Amino acid sequence: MKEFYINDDGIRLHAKLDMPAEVDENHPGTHTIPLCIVIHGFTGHMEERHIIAAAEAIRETGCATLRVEMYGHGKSDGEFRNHTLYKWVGNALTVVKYAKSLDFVTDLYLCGHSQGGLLVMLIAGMCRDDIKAAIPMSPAWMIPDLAREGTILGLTYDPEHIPDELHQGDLVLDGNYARVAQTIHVEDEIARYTGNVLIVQGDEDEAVPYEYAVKAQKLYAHCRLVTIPGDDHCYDRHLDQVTKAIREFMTEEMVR
Ligand code: FER
Repeated sequence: MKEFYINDDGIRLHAKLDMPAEVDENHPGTHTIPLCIVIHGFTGHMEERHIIAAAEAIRETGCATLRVEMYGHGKSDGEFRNHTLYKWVGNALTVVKYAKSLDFVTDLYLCGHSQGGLLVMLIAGMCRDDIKAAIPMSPAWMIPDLAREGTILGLTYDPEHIPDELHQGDLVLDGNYARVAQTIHVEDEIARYTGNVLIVQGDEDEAVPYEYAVKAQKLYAHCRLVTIPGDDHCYDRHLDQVTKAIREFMTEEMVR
């Protein structure tokens, strides 16, 4: 494992690069292998159980993983309250460029959970020439719709007059989070991406309506939806079914 920071124009993004077991990290030699970028969700980080499990499943298929923490999360720079989807998009574009610059990398894949899954959907559309396949896990792509209606994290506000700060329990977000989210149209980026997509989601997800997974599957040109019956947003009940779906999808991808 290599731990380091990727510099996004002065913002340091905390990253961990892990090689699959068969590649000796100290003597990588002439191995050229695919790499999958893995991104956590809103308030999340790279050491969460489901993020580690997803990355491990991907490595088991012979693909390296690059876990990166986005602005205001984990050990990356920036304050949580100041993060926006534009900042995350800028971060992720920098990470894709960094990944492309690595000598050992052949194909590039993207995986992300929840708000990180929404990010994967946006970046796959934006970087369609660079991303061979994408794995949005329980992607929170209702966030822009909800922001336009005046809801963030269950908190309601006047969508025509966004407050300077959004408070929900202990969480404080700058109003700019909502201003940015209102402008994002995920359908456009879904339409732009024609590579293979795997969506995994529990049908008892308490944070992201399961219907959004069904809708995304229909909108994508090539998308497999693996439903995890009875599971929640972070797969507390059936994480093994999630990793199985990821392993199967990536195994097929690796020989394509
Ligand atoms: C919301 C529901 C879910 C929201 C964010 C999420 C910011 C994201 C959850 C996650 O990334 O785990 O209303 O608003």
